[in-house]
Amino acid sequence: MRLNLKRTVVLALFFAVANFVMAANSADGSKLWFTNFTLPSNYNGPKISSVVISEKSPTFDLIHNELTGSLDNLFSQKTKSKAKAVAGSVYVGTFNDEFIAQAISAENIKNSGSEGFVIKYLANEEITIIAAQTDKGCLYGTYHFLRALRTNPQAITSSEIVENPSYDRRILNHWDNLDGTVERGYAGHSIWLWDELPEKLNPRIIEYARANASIGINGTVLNNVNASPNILKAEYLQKVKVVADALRPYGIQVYLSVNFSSPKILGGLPDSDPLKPAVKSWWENKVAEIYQIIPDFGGFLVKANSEGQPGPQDYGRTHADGANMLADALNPYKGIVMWRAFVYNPSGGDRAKQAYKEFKPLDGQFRKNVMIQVKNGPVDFQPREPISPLFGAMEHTTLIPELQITKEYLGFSDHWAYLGTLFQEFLQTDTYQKGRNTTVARVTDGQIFNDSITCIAGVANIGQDINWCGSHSAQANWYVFGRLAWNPDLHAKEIANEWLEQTFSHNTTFIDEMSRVMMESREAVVNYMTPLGLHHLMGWSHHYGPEPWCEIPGARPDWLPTYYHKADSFGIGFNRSSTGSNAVEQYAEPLQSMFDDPQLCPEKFLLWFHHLPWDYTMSNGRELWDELCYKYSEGVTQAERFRATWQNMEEYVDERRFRETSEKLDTQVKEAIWWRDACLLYFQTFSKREIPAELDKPVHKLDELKRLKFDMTHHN
Ligand code: GCW
Repeated sequence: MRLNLKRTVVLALFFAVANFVMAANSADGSKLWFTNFTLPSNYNGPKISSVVISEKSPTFDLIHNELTGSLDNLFSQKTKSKAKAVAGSVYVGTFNDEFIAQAISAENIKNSGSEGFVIKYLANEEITIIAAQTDKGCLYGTYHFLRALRTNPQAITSSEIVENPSYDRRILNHWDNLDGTVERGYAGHSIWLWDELPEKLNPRIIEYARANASIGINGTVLNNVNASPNILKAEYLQKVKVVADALRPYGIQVYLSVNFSSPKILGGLPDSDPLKPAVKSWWENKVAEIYQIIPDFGGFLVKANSEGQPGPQDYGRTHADGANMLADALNPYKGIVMWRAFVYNPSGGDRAKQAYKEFKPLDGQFRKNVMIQVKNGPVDFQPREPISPLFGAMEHTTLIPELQITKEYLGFSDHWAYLGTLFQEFLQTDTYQKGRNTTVARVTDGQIFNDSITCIAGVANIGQDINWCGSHSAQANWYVFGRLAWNPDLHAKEIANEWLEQTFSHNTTFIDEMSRVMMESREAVVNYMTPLGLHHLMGWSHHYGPEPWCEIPGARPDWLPTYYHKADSFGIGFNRSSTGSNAVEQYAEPLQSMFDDPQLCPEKFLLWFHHLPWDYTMSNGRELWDELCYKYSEGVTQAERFRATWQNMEEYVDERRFRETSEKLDTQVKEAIWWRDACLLYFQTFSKREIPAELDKPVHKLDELKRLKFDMTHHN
């Protein structure tokens, strides 16, 4: 007996240790950028051993837990909670606190807005202060401080940090349906678990809130813009309330997408005409009901008269009539309307021109609490598009840039495409609408126009997958969206570095090599999918993989690749110049003249704006066909290089994430070749030219690729 018992204890101990070692060596991605909780090896920041939080609120409680938990890990000791600051303390509070009011300069107090913060290190006392106007500001300051300890500790001791977010509202849009599926979601089903609410809250929602707060996101639209009216039923609002209550201490406001026909469908009214008193009062009552249970509710997101969704035009009314009616209902509670400009239909001419044509004439007609939400490009979240010409063009209306974090057209969660470069390219593009240096960021974040509220939105890539985003690399896109929403002037590379460090390792070889991969990754996708301004060559409806040949009898032409590439025996590309659809006229000078002239048009947009002959001479002297071949091949080479680089990173990454990422990169290489072969072999049927001999030959046959039917079930 005794012996057996001993053996059992020894075995149990052995397994416990083995489990511990395995857990340490094998992260599953569930901890996101909270995975690597160690200090950099050359750490030269403050040594923290205690925390002082003199005020009370649910958010201050969170701050306390976050700090003590994180500092325990970072400094491998138990962090003390103290009532008074001593050497080694981090001291958190609002400017009302006496100790803080004395330590922080009046100027910096003045300079921090309601979500801003100041971090100051008192060198003599060895005390770090995190201070703000509000507990929410303190929360952002706390996450900034923890990030700095892990990635740039010197920043804390070297000077006083003052930060304010550039956009007031930094919002995730979930395209989550009430049945648990996620439109364009590649990370499993929705995390809200509607069926279990309101009785039970998915514990991951708390982790979700923490992750968002840590990167400054302060709002979330819970449901798909293709909205079910049911979300506004009393039964669902009770569920929404429970989520809102859970997110509130993390500073996150809840918003809902609404179906414009709700008064008719839910309320039983004869129609949903926005100018009818009965419709208005239906919305007023619904809004009152919402605020009764969620007093800080954010507002509505609306997709109206777009892709078959109902809207005010169904009743001969304008977008302004519809949006203003909702805005008036929300206004007494300070709620906002985010009205999407994603409108186009097959009879409206060049799709890229339609949003501008519909919305620009309405400038000046919207209520102050209406914001028009505009996708970054004029078509639809392509690997690369020029900016939407609406940015900067509506000076009396606040525009919300809408970015897509989930990669509908960029290889889902299978391909590594870091979107920091895409977001940055977009935000830093000069619209020239109000003279030089009126970049998209500056015309939307309140610097150029007098917007009373500013806002930026990102379509989330989050689902129930253990790693949240469908792949480890895709987490970086959630991260970079938040960081750029806070400050669009941060550099994509800086953000890639800090993400890599917090998610994987401080090792400098690892950081240098992998941030280079990340910075190149989106361009690689552009190269092997849609180089030189090509766009929308993806497969019908699922948007995965190449189908430039796709023809579906009776299908909407503006959903077919041939509408966009227009390849023929003469050449390729969409003529949007002044001799074509004249989409260029919607841009301000000098963009307009630049885009209009193939000689001046940046080559990355060449075939977006021009239909050019196969032998058109490119700036490097090559003919267009040859250049296309080079670009597709370069994309494949880049994907192969990413895989090879990752293979060398094994020693810096735990076993599971190394293996899972390797598998994804294998898929990416295979599919980059698929893309190259499909596009070149298909376009070759028009160009009738050879692929330059020095490039790799296609490994597939066109017929074989055309027969390939893509199975979406593996990707949801
Ligand atoms: O990108 C397209 C998608 C649709 C989406 C739509 C939109 C939510 O293919 O799935 O619908 O845009 O943004 O409304």
